[in-house]
Amino acid sequence: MTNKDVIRALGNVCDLLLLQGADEFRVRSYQRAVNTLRGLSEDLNRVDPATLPGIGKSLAATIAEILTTGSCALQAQLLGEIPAGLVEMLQVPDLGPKTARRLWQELGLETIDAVEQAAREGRLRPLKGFGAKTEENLLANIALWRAGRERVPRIVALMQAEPLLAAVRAADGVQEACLAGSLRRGRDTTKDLDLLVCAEDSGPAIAAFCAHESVAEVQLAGSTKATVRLTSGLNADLRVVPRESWGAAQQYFTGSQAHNVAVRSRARDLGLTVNEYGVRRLDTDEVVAGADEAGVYAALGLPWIPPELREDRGELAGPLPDLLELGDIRGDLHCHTRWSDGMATVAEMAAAARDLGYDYLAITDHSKALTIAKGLDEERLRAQREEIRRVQQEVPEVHLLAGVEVDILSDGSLDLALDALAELDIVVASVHSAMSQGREQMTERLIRAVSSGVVHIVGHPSGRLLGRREGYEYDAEAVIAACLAHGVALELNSAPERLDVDDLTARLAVRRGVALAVNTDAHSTAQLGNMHLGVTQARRGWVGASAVVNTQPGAPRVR
Ligand code: DGT
Ligand code: CA
Ligand code: CA
Ligand code: ZN
Repeated sequence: MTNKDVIRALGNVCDLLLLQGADEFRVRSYQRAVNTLRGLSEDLNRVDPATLPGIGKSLAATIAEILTTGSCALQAQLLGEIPAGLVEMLQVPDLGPKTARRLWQELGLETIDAVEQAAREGRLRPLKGFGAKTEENLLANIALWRAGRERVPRIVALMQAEPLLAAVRAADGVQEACLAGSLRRGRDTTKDLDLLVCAEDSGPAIAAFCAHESVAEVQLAGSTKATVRLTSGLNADLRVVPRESWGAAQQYFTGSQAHNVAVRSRARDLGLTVNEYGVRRLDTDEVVAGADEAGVYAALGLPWIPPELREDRGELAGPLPDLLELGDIRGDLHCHTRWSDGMATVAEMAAAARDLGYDYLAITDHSKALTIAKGLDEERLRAQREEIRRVQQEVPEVHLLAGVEVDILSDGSLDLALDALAELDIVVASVHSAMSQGREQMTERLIRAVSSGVVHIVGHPSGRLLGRREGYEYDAEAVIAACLAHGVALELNSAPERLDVDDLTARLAVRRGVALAVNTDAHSTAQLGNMHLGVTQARRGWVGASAVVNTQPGAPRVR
């Protein structure tokens, strides 16, 4: 435990006492202690707190308790007595414990949601000192708190990170720049953006970062790092390191934290120590690596580990798989056209696939149950196949596969006649309705579809929508076993808001011998370009090209 930990705990006790409406003298004694500790330069572990000005016997005992146990009984007791929603309110910028207490005592508001609702309805104004403007500020701060708390989908983070990265890369004296953190590891969602720059003089990069048009507020701008809040509400961190530490910093700031813990423990076993500056020998302090990332891993007797694998999921033990790459993808087996809810024609989608250099593209519009998407019945499906044949003449470079994305109805039956489905080149089967079914029912439903004998691919298997909807529960092991038995592939849907199946399920499927289809589910020609998102996620699932059906050249054998 450090001075900072003690200050944080005591500061929190102050807030909790204020929330509870505790005696003013008591609150003030804690505030005084916090101030004293803030100004203290010695390590608290080496001084007797009772000798410090303004710290009495009981406070000294509390400090000792925090230092030795890492926790504080008074803090725990207060947390038990005060409504949790009220404690959470303290996280809203500019909403202090005194105001939170008044909202609670005078208006009966115990949660951020309730405060937000009341502010929207102008119900805070009866409070002394509250007006329309105060309500407005409070609402803005609650929105900020929400944005800062939530993880955003990878694509949202990438769209904000890339312009920032370009700006720092263009700054004077910048030798290299890259993304770090969860973005570099390709995680499906991101909490904040991490950027890393290699430069001898950090000034220009930090200035360019802080002055970027997407920055709302500079929270910290030091000599080697900066933190900003973007207008979107996301935070971004920048680190600038000199050449000799570039590789070590890349390794450190890419994480994950769990991976780094494993790396450091391995280093210790080898008599080495690793930090963001380099790898050193513990006995002589000699620096043995640091300038390049592969060298850092090599010093630990490891191959360079692709960032997508750095989650402490067995990557140090190896062996590492030969991971899927975007260039391995030969076609896309799930897209929509104007026949259902897509924005482009069959011809436009085919031409876009040709421009991507694909060997094949499957046209898979929705089936009739999805009325809002103008889903096709058997008759329109046959009519569409005629159009696909015609377009095939015009775009001979891309083999067009006639397919469908058929709804898996609530009982697991399919939305189109089996004989009509059997005539198609590709049948993707997906759940779009009755998603509140329980785990068992959903599992049976999926297995029934998988066992139909006409399905090639289970589309977006979990139904999740990032930031909007958790996937439905289903027994992935059981569905994967059924896929194996029936030669059905699982989709890794690359739509930015889906990324479904997730990395762990992808890994499980491939371990069990079930193939994946990495598809875009494009509803426009541009969306065919989302394939890289699915490929990155597949890599996080340790997936190699041979486990992916649409890496096969020519027309793929899906089953
Ligand atoms: P996120 O932001 O939640 O999507 O995930 P990350 O991994 O980007 O997490 P972040 O931004 O807190 O930190 C970026 C990397 O920097 C992290 O993966 C490892 C390294 N790092 C940052 N702070 C610490 C720390 O306090 N301890 C350790 N061991 N590593 C840290
Ligand atoms: Ca991050
Ligand atoms: Ca960060
Ligand atoms: Zn779908």
